[in-house]
Amino acid sequence: MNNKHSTCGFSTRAIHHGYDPKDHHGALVPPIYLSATFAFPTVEYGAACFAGEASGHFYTRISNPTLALLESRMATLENGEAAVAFSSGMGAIAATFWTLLRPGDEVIVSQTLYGCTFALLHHGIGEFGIKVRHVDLTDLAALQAALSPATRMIYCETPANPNLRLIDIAAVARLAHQQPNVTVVVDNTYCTPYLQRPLELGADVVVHSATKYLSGHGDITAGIAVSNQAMAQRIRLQGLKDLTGAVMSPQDASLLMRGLKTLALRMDRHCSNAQALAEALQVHPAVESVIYPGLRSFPQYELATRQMKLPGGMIAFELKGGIETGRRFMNALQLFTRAVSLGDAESLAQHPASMTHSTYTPEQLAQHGISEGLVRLSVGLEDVADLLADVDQALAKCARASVRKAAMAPSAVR
Ligand code: 7XF
Repeated sequence: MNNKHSTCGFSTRAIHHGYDPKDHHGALVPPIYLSATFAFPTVEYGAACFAGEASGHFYTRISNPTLALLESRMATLENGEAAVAFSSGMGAIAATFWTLLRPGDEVIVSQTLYGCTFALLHHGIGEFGIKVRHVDLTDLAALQAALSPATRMIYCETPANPNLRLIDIAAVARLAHQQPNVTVVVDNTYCTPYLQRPLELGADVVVHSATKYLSGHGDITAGIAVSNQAMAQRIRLQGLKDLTGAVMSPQDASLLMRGLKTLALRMDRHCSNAQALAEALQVHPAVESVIYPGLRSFPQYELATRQMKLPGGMIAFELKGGIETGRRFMNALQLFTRAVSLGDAESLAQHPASMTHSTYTPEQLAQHGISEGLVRLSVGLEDVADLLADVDQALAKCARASVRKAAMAPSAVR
């Protein structure tokens, strides 16, 4: 693999790393190797591949040249040694859990997690003899108290989906690594390596839903795990090959590499659009509270500025009048699309309690800090003036509805 750009900047590596057109008939865009299987020159070579003694591609569920190029780009962008590509973020997360955890082990996880990760823990690995302990990882004393000789993994999202709570990765990793055999895994989906690089802060594995910002155009589902070479090899040969089989298609790898070329540009725009929207929401009379790491009112503002290059493209907020007003707001949006997922060019709005986090019971939502009235915005790449105008007209509609409702209430009639 061609690594002549390894000392270049982030975007140069996102565009060029590991590829030279000279080696591919001058093709500017890396070719897509569609082959599921690869020819062995001899039987002995085939046997050596299966024994892990010869490098080389032999079956696409294990490796493929197009996937290998993508993996090397993700590894350099996250500043890891190696990466493994998956057909979805949940594929990457499930493969990492199943590879690294065994019955009798304990995994410590942060309070708030994406709904299907929460379900995988409680209805998946938690039912196979692995103890799942939710701990407030912003409280290092609580983490210290929760660590036991059986702890094998600490897992978190930062910022968390959907309430944007942050975890101090360096502090958690320092504490975790005082004990042998604890792997720190960070879901870096909300940030991407352009905004935050957990491995540089001491984490051992980074997982991603590449369905989101990394691919950036909402046209694939994909996942990635990045780590050192030995861990990636374990995740590939157990989690990917045998335990999930959740391999990414070479076509999707090509689309993902296309997305990576513009990642830095897109993230800058997501962040500046989100900052403007969060500031506008914060001063609007219909808004109860806004959660955005770029606002000075954000409780972990100092950590956000220290750990993240920019505050990201996601906003969570609540309207006065709670979920009923929130529903009216979302239904009144005209430019924002009502849809789950995030990180697309299109701005999206959704209601976590009834959609992405509906795997939590109402009691669990309250326990894990996901308020019923929370509205989540994934701020896209449109012109910021149009986004502000859309939010403004939708807020005006729900505020008018609130005034009408108040006027019709019996106390107002009297
Ligand atoms: O398997 P996927 O590619 O959908 O990724 C799963 C996943 C993993 N980590 C985080 C932080 C995620 O946000 C996701 C997917 N979240 C979408 C969302 O919150 O809108 C899924 C829509 S149900």
